[in-house]
Amino acid sequence: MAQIVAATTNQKKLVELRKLLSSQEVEVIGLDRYKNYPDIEENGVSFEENASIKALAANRYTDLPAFADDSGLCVEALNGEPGIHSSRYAENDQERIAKLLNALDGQANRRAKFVCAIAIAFNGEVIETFVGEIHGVIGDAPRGANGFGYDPIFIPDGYDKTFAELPSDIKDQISHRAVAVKAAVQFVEDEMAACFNDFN
Ligand code: ITT
Repeated sequence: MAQIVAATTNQKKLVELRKLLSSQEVEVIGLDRYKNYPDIEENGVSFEENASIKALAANRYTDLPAFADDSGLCVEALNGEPGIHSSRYAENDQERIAKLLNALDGQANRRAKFVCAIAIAFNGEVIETFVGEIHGVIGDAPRGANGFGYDPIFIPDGYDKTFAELPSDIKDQISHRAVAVKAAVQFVEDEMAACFNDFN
């Protein structure tokens, strides 16, 4: 079976990525396979740039085709923040959520979107990037235990539950990550299937 490296250190993200790719004829290898994998500085100014940095580093390190996900929550009333800084916004999920709710205290506009960029790197080059978004609102307090990150405070449009309350199958159908992965899979099927098969 063809192999591809998922360049993420976030185990919950990896679980979602593996599920989204489960119908594909591909083995998704995690970075945990590479014990001395270096820390990669995400110094890009966009989700696409950071996904590209991570995918390229993994492709160069492993010599296997690689892809990376850079994602985050963009809040309208905070001029798009935390955005690409979502993971660095505070020390852990609980503190990130508390800080965000605090920043929105008294704010009537609670519109937000999750964004996910997926970059694919192959033979030392970034081949393509894909972006998925899902729009919704920030709830008043955290609810639910599924998912990860900001899921307990994000209510997608068309639902009255947070991503952390909804079953994971629903999130996997509609999320920013699902949209970006779907576009990436379509591209690989259309344009790259031969390269992947030759390579592996
Ligand atoms: P890698 O860079 O190693 O993949 P990371 O967690 O640091 O791991 P990012 O730099 O892409 O990943 O930061 C994404 C952050 O955005 C993540 O840590 C969450 O806080 C948030 N996030 C992204 N997707 C999310 C989702 O589906 N649900 C909830 N929060 C999400």
